[in-house]
Amino acid sequence: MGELVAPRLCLTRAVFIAEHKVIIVGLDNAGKTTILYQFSMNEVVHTSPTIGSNVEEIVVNNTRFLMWDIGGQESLRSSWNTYYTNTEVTALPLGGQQR
Ligand SMILES: Nc1nc2c(ncn2[C@@H]2O[C@H](COP(=O)(O)OP(=O)(O)OP(=O)(O)O)[C@@H](O)[C@H]2O)c(=O)[nH]1
Ligand SMILES: [Mg+2]
Repeated sequence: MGELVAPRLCLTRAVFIAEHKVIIVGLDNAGKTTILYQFSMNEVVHTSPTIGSNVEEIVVNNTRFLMWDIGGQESLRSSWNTYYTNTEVTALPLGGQQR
């Protein structure tokens, strides 16, 4: 997990933009989807348990972050490893009630 790879570069409107893949992974109810939409919409949204994943693109200056929020329910955890390919940043939020 956490394999470090060189950022990909893409040519968009003659400007080089670095792309980074980020995954937010962890147990259900940890707040992953809340974090994703706090970043992308700058607001706290009402969420329901994620089935599969959500993905949002966030651009900061010339850097594009592709942020994947992966459902944390027990039945989904065996598929987490399918998201790890080319991941450069892994966020692992811990909910306050999790031990
Ligand atoms: N008190 C508190 N509640 C939070 C916080 N972040 C999220 N919540 C609440 O926790 C619940 C679950 O949040 P989600 O963001 O849906 O959790 P998740 O990790 O995406 O859960 P799964 O999709 O099931 O994996 C929601 O009711 C949120 O409003 C926080 O920082 N503090
Ligand atoms: Mg979720």
